[in-house]
Amino acid sequence: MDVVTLGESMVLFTPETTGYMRHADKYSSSIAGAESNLAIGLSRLGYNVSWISRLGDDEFGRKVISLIRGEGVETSQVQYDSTSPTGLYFKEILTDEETQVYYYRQNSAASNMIPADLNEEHISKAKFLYLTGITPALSETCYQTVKQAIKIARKHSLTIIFDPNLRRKLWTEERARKVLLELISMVDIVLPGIEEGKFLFGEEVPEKIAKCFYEQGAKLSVLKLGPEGAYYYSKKEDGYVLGPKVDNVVDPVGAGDGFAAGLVSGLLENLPIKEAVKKGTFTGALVIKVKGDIEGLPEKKRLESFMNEANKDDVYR
Ligand code: KDG
Repeated sequence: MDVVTLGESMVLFTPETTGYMRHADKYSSSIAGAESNLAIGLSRLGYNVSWISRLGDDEFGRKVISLIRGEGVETSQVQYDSTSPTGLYFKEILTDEETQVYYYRQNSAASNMIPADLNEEHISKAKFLYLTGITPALSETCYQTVKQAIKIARKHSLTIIFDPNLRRKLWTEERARKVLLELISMVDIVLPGIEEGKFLFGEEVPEKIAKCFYEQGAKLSVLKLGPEGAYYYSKKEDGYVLGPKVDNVVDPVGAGDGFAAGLVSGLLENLPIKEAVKKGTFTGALVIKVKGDIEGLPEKKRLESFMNEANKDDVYR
């Protein structure tokens, strides 16, 4: 097993028309969830990933599992909860530039995850544990489950990667700040954005934000800078990596998870950090060209040819 991850996945509904959803009468449906987005991304790039979760024992749960399993992700640790439903998520497209998300996930099956759901032997077989700040926001027991996963990963020397993924709709600012800072101090690699740097440390400059994460305990931080690429910082090295130009941004949601998939695949290949970050920026760029959180995640060959073309045509900035 290369990577193990845990978190909630939901059925995603997107109206076929732009504007307020009160006027929408047709929706397309897919699935979303930061951790399963990462898992699908890595699976498409040829890696073995296990996704741990709870789903409702309902039709939406079956939709989520068949899609994730169909993508080659290992799902032996997914449990069905007959007491609570699978979470739902609506993405309202107000204009081409403005998207709003609405969650229907309170008391969902995934929010019932408990530390005892985790199988130590299963987790111990992976090289990386991937977590996000969404899971601890779901419930107290999810927060405890994340901490238990970190404990197991530490015991078995997995590298722990954490995307703070601040979701203001899920918790209070005060609680989010406290828990995210605590978790950052327990992991090896963090993948924040500028907004999270501002929220957690009151800083806006990438170098300053990265230093704050370092002082908080992360050995490596990779800051996602959107169209500007990324900035990485560790004790040994730091630098900017420019991303490819993307002229047609169709849907930016999920870009961070795509970035993480590309980056982690580079780390699994033992690429120099700069090269791994570059893979992250190219994978994220492919995600935003397509509607949906997972639809644009590239297969290995597609990512390779996108990177080769960009180098050849010098569109890589
Ligand atoms: O990163 C994209 C995710 O935010 C999306 O897929 C849904 O997991 C999700 C969430 O909780 O917002």
